[in-house]
Parts: sequence; C-alpha cells; structure tokens
Amino acid sequence: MKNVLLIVDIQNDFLPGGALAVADGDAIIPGVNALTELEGWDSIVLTQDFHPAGHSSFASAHDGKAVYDTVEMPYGTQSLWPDHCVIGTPGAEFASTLNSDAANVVIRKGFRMHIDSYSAFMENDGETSTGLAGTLTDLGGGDPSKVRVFVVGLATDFCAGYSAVDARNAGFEVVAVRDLMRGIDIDGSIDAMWEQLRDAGVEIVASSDVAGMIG
Ligand code: VGL
Ligand code: ZN
Repeated sequence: MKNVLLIVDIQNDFLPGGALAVADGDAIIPGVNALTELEGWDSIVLTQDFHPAGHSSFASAHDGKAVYDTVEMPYGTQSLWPDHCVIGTPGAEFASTLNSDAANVVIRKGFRMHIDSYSAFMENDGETSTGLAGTLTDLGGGDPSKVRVFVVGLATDFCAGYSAVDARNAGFEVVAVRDLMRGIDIDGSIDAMWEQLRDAGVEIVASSDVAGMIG
C-alpha cells in the first residue's frame, strides 16, 4: 500500500481574517505540519484554490447575486462565494506557517474562468480532471486500490470533503483525518458531508491514529 497525504487549501483566504475564512481554520496547521514530518509518506500533495480575478464562482461576477446565492451553470448549480484566492494576491498563498516544502506535488484548481473546482481530482463539471488521479494511480503501479489517500485541510464541507469523495470514486482507499479538517457550514453542510463521506466508504480517523497506519 502506498500512502499519500493530501493537504487541501490551507491558504490565507481560508484562515481567520481571510476573504472566505473558515472558523478555526488555522487551528489545524500545527497538526498538519506534524503529519508531514512522519516517515512513510510516498507522496505529499498540496492543493491550492487558484482563481483568476472575476472568476465565475464569485458573487461579484453575477449582477444581482449575493454571496452564498446559487447560479445555474452549464454543468449544474454553483454556489457563489466572496472573491477569494485570486491569483497573484496574498490570499491565494499557502499559510506561511504551513510546512509547504514537504510537498512534492501541488495541484492548482479553479483556474478556468467558467468552471469552479472544489475537488482536488475533478472540477465541478464532473468531467475535467486535474490530473491528480493519474499521478496517484501511477504511484500504485496502475492500481488505485493500492494507494491510500489521507485527507486533511479546508473546508470539510467543500474542497476537502469533495476531494475525499472523488478519491473514492477514482478507486483509492481514503482516510479523512477528522480533527485536521474544518468547515464553512452552510445550512448543515458539514454534517451532510460527514454522512456522504461515510456512505462513500471513507475511513474516519483521528490524527493520533495516522502514524500507526503508515508505519
Ligand atoms: C472552497 C469554496 C470555494 C474550499 C474553495 O476550499 O473549500 N470553498 N472555494
Ligand atoms: Zn474557490
């Protein structure tokens, strides 16, 4: 079994004071850094939400729409967000306290003007791959079931959660590290995501369990 640590969107705009702040988002950083220091990872992947100015997922790009409203896109319903993680701005950068140097792969997502991407694997149209599934399948010698992806990061109910679901859909073993995730919570979306993760066959563990699993 190959073990991969997938660190989702620990960027300034998702931390307290940021444009799309996740409550307590910064509280997970020491624990995430501690995981990066463990021996035994075959790959450490960072995702970076990375939007051009005026991105179609921003409420500001739609006349008469407010943050958290939805719009119909050709690919389905899209939630609208404050402007965040705009390419070239400090908000798009990784948290300065994150041990980002530990990662050998960085996946940028949401950089196409007309498609948002919550997941590290698939953009919101459900068709456009980020390439990560191929990279990790290669790590397993062509067999995704030989790769286990440990998911941490932000936000539980959006990018981290959908990354875990899509990792299962791609055939990987998936572990969500529950105390190293934090959510946004729109109308119960955190609880709904935990249910979706359990239904998808994602294993849910505490960060203190991880060393024993990859050792
Ligand atoms: C995210 C909403 C919009 C996330 C990113 O990282 O969970 N959520 N863009
Ligand atoms: Zn975004």
